[in-house]
Amino acid sequence: METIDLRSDTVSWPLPEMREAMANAPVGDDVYGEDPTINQLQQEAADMLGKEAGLFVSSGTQGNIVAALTHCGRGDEMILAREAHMFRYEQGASAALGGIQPNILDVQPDGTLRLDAIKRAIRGDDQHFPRTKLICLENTQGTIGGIPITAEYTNEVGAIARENGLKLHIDGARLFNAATALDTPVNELVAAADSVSFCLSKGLCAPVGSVLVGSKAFIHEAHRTRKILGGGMRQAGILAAAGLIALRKMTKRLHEDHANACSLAEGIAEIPHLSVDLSRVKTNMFFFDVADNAPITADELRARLKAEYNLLIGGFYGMPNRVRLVTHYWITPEKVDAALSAIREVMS
Ligand code: TLP
Repeated sequence: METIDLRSDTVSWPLPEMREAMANAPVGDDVYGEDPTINQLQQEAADMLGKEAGLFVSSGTQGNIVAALTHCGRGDEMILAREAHMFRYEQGASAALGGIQPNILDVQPDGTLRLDAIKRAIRGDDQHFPRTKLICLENTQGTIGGIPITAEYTNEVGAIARENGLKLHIDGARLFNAATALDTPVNELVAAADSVSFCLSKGLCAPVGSVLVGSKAFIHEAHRTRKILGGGMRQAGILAAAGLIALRKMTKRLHEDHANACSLAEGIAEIPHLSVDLSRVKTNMFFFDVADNAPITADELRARLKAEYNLLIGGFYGMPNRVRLVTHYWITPEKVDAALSAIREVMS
């Protein structure tokens, strides 16, 4: 039985044409800046996002850590969401490796941080306080269900950052999903940001990698930060070759994943004991909850779907009744139907 993996878009395999491009990629030593495929990817990514320069990094996590450590020094503070991947799922790297103190704010249901809360969180010049250096946003906001953040809101945060001499970083792991859902050109979505990291390896199907973009001066420093983290790579053009296909081709088809997520969510909403807020299904990710009085728990549902149907579904830390489903290139409408009938049967 073929596996249907809805746990994350990180599980998406590279396309056959990616494997072929990888095999044939021109390469060089990237620590010398001599890998033509890496250089091409970095420039194309920067151009697409409307920034001067780009840096290929090993993962979304590394992109965020490099950005935070480049923008901030030890003892500085960054403002971000309690629900941000950078706060919740990166081992506290900015604090552990960079001595950066997170100042966390609650995210609102639309994925934004309240503007007045951001303003209040910015420290004054006082010897008791750390210095605020950075604001971080996440687009799409993952832990609240892949919610896209608009350009208008991002511009407002950018204005607050500029007025206060701060930098704005966007964790855009799924930035192209946001751009697709909002029908906004991706460069407009991040125009206010000083740095943006986006992932090639999630819905864009590349096997490895993210790109961090920003000004030439920022990327120059980010190079140093990546190196001290052990992230200098050699003939990494093999990876960038897949990244170029991700960027040129896979960014254009994400509406298909969003449509599949909608069909999946609509089907789930009709299954007794399962609840999903359809108004929050905006991109390729959503949650549903298993009712307390359901015949089985979410854990049992997960285990049975895996054992009996080879269907893998996600969870949500701290919420045992919650299931996360994520669509991607390999989740076709036929697989959505197969997943729905499996869930229906197990729940009946
Ligand atoms: N998210 C993963 C898990 O780590 C939770 C997932 O399956 O969703 N920013 C955001 C918003 C992310 O969702 C992720 C990965 C990252 C950064 C980190 O990317 P990687 O896994 O490439 O380090």
